[in-house]
Amino acid sequence: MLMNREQLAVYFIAGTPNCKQSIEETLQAAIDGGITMFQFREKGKDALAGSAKKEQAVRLQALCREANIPFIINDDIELAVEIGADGVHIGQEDEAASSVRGKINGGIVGVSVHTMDEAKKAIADGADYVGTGPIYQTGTKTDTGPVAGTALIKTMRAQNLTIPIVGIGGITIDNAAPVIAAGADGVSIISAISYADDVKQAVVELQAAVESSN
Ligand code: TZP
Repeated sequence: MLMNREQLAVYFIAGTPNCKQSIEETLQAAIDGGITMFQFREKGKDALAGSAKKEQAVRLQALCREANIPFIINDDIELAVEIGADGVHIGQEDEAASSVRGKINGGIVGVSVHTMDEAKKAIADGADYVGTGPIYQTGTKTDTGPVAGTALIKTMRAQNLTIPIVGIGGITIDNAAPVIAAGADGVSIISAISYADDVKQAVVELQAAVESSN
């Protein structure tokens, strides 16, 4: 595995439909602010596909490489293999982490989980980290389950699951601290970074919020 849990601290996720400026400008500003990991999640209305998606991925991968930040691709295992991404993030509807691990040649495998059973299965399947949410109300993803708060994070830690955990969904500078206090290693965020008036400054403040709750 190529990651350590500190790399989850401020985990920025975005696709082209999530950005006010170009996704390259947005990602570069987020990198300048100090994000620790990036996931390319090209989904929804106006999302790129095919070669346009691949070319976009390659450009973003170059920015991450330059900054030494893991470049993760959401769901699209084929693309991740093709361009040599640092890892993939998969949901419950995708193939098992164990099968993905075999394909991506030592890369990072992240899995979204919503229950203890899903978390235990992800661990048994060899996931490097789990993401859980939505912690808070989010307008970014419409097909989520109910708002979950931090209960599952607390239960995972109470039951001695040591896997790196990242929270997702509606996380902002103002509400990031309880996610870390519950036992998460980091926060994964789309809109509070991608739509911030000052992307770099938002990341600096998120970093500070995460650090102060550690
Ligand atoms: N999975 C659960 S909530 C969510 C995803 C991808 C959206 C997170 O976006 P935001 O804007 O940080 O709430």
